[in-house]
Amino acid sequence: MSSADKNLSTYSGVIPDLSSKTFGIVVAEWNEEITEPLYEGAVETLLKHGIPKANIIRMNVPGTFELSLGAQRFAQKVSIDAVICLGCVIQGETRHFDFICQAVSAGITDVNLKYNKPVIFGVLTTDNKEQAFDRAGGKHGNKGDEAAITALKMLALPF
Ligand code: DLZ
Repeated sequence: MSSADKNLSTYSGVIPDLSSKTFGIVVAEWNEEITEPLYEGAVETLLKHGIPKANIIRMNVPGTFELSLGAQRFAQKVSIDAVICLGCVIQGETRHFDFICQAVSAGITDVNLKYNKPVIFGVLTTDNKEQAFDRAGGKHGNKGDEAAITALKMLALPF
């Protein structure tokens, strides 16, 4: 199933009470017309699952490339249980696309494993802006919601 067809926003599995958990959300400012709806979707989903607003902390970083360091700053805090990284990289004329996507996926994986905490990859990597809007509250749902669901599911793992 392609990611366009799979939509975790409608996930209806049982998630245990995680209201004592604290979430750090790192948001890339680059393509903010996309990353803001991703952030709103993530927050809405966490609130819907009983996470108090006070347990959701935001950090902005300039671009997707900087998400890894933002995630690390959150992950190293004992008080943070899970980190959600939100960004949007749009393929253009520049080779930046490949460098940024490769770096951020490796960086986020490293932080996950180093701190043994869920660090969620909520980064859109699309050919154009239309595809990104489709996934930021458009016809393919909101990947910010999905990133939040993923964080909750990872915190609910039995061990
Ligand atoms: C430089 C750059 C480019 C070309 N494209 C994007 C993009 O599509 N999405 C994104 O989040 N950031 C982009 N950036 C900025 C880099 O992520 C980073 O902020 C700069 O290279 C400075 O390290």
